[in-house]
Amino acid sequence: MRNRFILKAKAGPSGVGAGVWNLGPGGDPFGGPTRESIPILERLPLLAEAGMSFYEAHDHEIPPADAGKAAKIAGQLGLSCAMYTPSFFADPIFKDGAMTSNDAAIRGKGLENARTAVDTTVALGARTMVFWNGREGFDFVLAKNGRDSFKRLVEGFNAVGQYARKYGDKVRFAIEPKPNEPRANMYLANVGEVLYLISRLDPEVQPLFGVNPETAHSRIAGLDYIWDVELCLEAGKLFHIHLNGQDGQRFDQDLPFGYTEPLKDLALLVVLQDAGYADFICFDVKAPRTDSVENIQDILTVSGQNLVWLWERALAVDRSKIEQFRAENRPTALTGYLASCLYGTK
Ligand code: GLO
Ligand code: MG
Repeated sequence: MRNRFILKAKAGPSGVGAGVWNLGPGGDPFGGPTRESIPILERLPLLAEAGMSFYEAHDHEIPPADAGKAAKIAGQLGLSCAMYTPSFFADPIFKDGAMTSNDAAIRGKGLENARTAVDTTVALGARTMVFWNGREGFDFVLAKNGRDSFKRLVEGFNAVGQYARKYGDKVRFAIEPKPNEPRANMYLANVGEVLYLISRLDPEVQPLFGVNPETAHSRIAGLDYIWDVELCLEAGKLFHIHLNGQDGQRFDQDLPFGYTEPLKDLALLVVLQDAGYADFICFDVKAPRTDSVENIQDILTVSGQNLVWLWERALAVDRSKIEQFRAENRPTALTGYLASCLYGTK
């Protein structure tokens, strides 16, 4: 087993995590699996072996009935659950969304699954439950009334928040924005939309809701993830973060962290360090279709190593130099300084 990846001097948990779904069988919309599907609970030792300290899972991967078994296996491996999440996208009944479905019965089912997922989050010992906006959106104009959809999201999150209050501060929610895929247009497309939605929740539950920004999702939207993360921090709502890479504005790739934009990644880590970010850092990457099952962990070890290297380089960035370049209005020279921190030898 390789050593766990550890982020030096990080506030809060200093290990890193990944989703059990990151180690899938390699299917894509154009072709079936390219390698055997590893049973979900057997992926936990693979995550630990690849240097992860935390795992994440959906309710269709670790259903409530398997929570006890999962927690036991994870405990033996020294892994803990960073977050749990109800899947509002896999089951065909959610083909047009859960909370924003036009069908009240489906909205009810979404809510029921969300409440059950709150209990499972607590059973797994996680503090954070993520809501990814999977199929909450539309492919055809006027197929949904956008204003009604927004109200339904507010009602849905208010109801789940009320339910979670019985656990006090044991559980909280991080909403993960994404602009498109699988829907052509997704509600809660970016950090700003999520923060606006949170501002419309009941004051009683509002403190329970924050954001789980994902670096690749910002890039798919053509946005800068450093500012997206700064905005979450400014709002006091950076509850969780998903790191990965994205090669331009195209389909969602979930590439290794640090592969596509290392300089931006370095800058992001400077921002997280300076904010004293004390919550979880997890990868949301996808073992590519072309990797064989023997090498399925490469996506995690490459991401983990890149993160540790970049984190340590970020610690060494001289903040006073950043201030100086700002004061002198020399943004180009500032990028050169960051490049020297990244590529320089001394
Ligand atoms: C997909 C999302 C997805 C979520 C996951 C956890 O693009 O990134 O992987 O992170 O469902 O909520
Ligand atoms: Mg994600």
